[in-house]
Amino acid sequence: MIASNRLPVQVTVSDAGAIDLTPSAGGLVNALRGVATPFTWVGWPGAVVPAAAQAELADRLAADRLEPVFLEQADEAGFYGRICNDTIWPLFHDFVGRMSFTDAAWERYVDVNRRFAEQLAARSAHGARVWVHDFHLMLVPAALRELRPDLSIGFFLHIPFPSTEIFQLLPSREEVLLGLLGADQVGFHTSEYARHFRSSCLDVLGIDSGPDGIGHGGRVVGIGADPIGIDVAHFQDVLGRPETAAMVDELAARYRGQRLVLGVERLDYSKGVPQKLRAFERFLEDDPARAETTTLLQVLVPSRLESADYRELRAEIEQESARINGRFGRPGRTPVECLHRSVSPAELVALYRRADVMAVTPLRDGMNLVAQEFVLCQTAAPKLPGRARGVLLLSEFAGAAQVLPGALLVNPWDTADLAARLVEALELAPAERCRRLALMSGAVRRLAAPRWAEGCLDRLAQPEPVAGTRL
Ligand code: ADQ
Repeated sequence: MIASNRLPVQVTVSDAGAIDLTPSAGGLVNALRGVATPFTWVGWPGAVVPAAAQAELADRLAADRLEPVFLEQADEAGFYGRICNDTIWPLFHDFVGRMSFTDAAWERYVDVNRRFAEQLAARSAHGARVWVHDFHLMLVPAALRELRPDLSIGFFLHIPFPSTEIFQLLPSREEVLLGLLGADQVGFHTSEYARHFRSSCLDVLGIDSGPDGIGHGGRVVGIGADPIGIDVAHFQDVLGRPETAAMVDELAARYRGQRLVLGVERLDYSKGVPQKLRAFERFLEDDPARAETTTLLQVLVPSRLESADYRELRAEIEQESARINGRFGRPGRTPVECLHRSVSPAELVALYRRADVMAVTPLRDGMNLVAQEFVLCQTAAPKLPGRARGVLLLSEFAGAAQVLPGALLVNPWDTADLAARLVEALELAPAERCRRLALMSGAVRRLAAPRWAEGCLDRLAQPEPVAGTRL
């Protein structure tokens, strides 16, 4: 059984009650593709479904082994809108000042987690393996264990686990740790996050950890560092498509004679886009002639636009880009281009291929799959033009920095250094680019996603806790 906040489908229900299902992609969907063991996926279908339509929807989803958890608008507002987005996401990404917390919203979080646990308990076969994902469902392991002690329960956190000083600010810190300790195995992207979790268990609960894990309730909870990978086969497939080749040609013509610096992220303050723009401005200030030869293309997938904070962030990015273009551009030449939309797989892959520098500069990021996707698209498909030309500029605060040894590491808060690293990246000799990409390509292939999932699931099948991959 897999449990995550969202099912890998987007359900819409029309006013007349007609149900529409569209498959949705995402890191976890890609990571689970290719897992040999068949599984049932439990999660929210992405819309409030009227009671009259719930049975029909459940039947339709059951055909794909998907199991909906039906939530009301008020559940979503408190659980997802408040606790997930306004409490855990900012705190776990070290944005202490952005965190807010109310008891009423926390009660919704507790209630939704309990309902997920009840549904998993009702649907899981005796002794089944249940793998629970991410910060939305941190109370599920303990709630589920109470209902079904026979199950083998795993948990994976896709975002960072903050240092204990920051984690302790969470009013419900004990409940979160006890919730997670209900699992048999708790997985993180890096050993740093695993270490933070162990320290928090000691500081908040007084529970020390041994070499095998954390002793709790007569069991030992295994703690693992299991960095997630990407779906290599999917990207190789897209690289081989004719529409990708056409897009590669189109980009070659559009950016002829230009150095292309690329950014690709979901709109979020953790991704550090305003800081990246400031560094690019410094880069142009240091030598305004660069505005003629270098373009920063920032692709941003719209996200959480129902929140005023995210609308403000988008406005800030637009204003900054316009200001830089006003300062350094001229008619027919805009050094900063921003695309506020999702791009097709072929377009994304062709952009990765064309980029001279991939600027992945989050202020904090659990892993960051974009960095791995860039490396793969630069190094695979030998027959496609533009191979091995790019450099990865990577924030030291992304989990990816722990697994991609050939990246140029930067502190995204240090504007001058980020600008200097950009110059260094653009001037790196071709042989050095190749050497760095080859190093990273090996790492990306070793981390490839089915292995990540299979590894975590195998450990869940062991009778005794097993430490995860050591980094
Ligand atoms: P995210 O915060 O969503 O994931 P990331 O790992 O970068 O961050 O994944 C984003 C995905 O969206 C990538 O696969 C990328 O290709 C895609 N994408 C981004 N911009 C796009 C665009 N404009 N058009 C189309 N696709 C686009 C969370 C955590 C991460 C962690 C993952 C997986 O925050 O730290 O790496 O889960 O565990």
